[in-house]
Amino acid sequence: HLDVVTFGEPMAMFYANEEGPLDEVMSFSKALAGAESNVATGLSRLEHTVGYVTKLGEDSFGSFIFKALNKEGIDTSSISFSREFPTGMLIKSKVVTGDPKVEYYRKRSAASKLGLADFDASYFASAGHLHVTGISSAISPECHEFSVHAMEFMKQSGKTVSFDPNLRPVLWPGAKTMADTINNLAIRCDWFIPGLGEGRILTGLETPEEIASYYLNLGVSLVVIKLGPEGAYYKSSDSEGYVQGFKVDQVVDTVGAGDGFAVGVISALLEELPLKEAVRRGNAIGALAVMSPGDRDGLPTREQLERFISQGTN
Ligand code: KDG
Repeated sequence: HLDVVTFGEPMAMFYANEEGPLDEVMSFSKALAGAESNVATGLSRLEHTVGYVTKLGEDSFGSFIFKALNKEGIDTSSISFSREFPTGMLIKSKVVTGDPKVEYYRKRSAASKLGLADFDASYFASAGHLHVTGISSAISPECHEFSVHAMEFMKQSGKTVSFDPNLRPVLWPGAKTMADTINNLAIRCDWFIPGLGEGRILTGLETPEEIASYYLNLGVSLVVIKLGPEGAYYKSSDSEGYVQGFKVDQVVDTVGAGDGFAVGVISALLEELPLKEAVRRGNAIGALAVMSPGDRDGLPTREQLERFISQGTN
């Protein structure tokens, strides 16, 4: 049995050790990236059992990722390797303020070939919850089909499904296709976790209340909207509210914060914590994530999380 199953594209990431344009930076550190692998890592560190499904290239990046996932205690038994297609990678700049620049090298990657033929129903059926992000649908038609199928399969099996749109406009052919496709996936989930900016792009609406109501009316049971340093807003059929963010000493890197937030909300809901507490945990892990350079360095163990929540100001 797995508490959670997720799938997507993990990548080797090289993040700049010095500020400046990426073509001039000479020194990079290597880490594992990929929204879903970040979520899997965070959940596993909180002692939830997690399975991660993907395809890796038979290359050094692939074996680097495979080892890193195993080291985190993530179940990798459903990961397959491709001889034909390589593992994807990305490079990321270092910035003092704002979001870093990211360049992807992931076209025709092994993970982008994950399609319906790879869907292992018994593996998904062994999990209580599915987490999906919109990145998978952006990387290839095969992965999009896989996403729709996995979400429908889990819903039909009576499992819960969380969905983070994770909008990556550079991976989509256009803004309209992106919004239509993501909205079409969102209606298949139980817990929808967009950022406010993403919610605005997807609905054309302005306030967190309006955006949340839009998705609740389409059948989603819970919408949690990330508001950055301000925290988050949540709405379900019977409750709603704002939960203030935690104080962050220094923002080192914002990438990965949304994944940390999802880890907090999903883990707490699986532990049957009240909604407000779940959102608070999301805020806490989001705050921890922005204080470190890699996507995953800030993801806490249960002990680190408890310490931060009890000391953190919010
Ligand atoms: O959410 C963090 C991700 O953006 C990063 O790890 C890389 O998966 C990634 C992507 O496609 O942007």
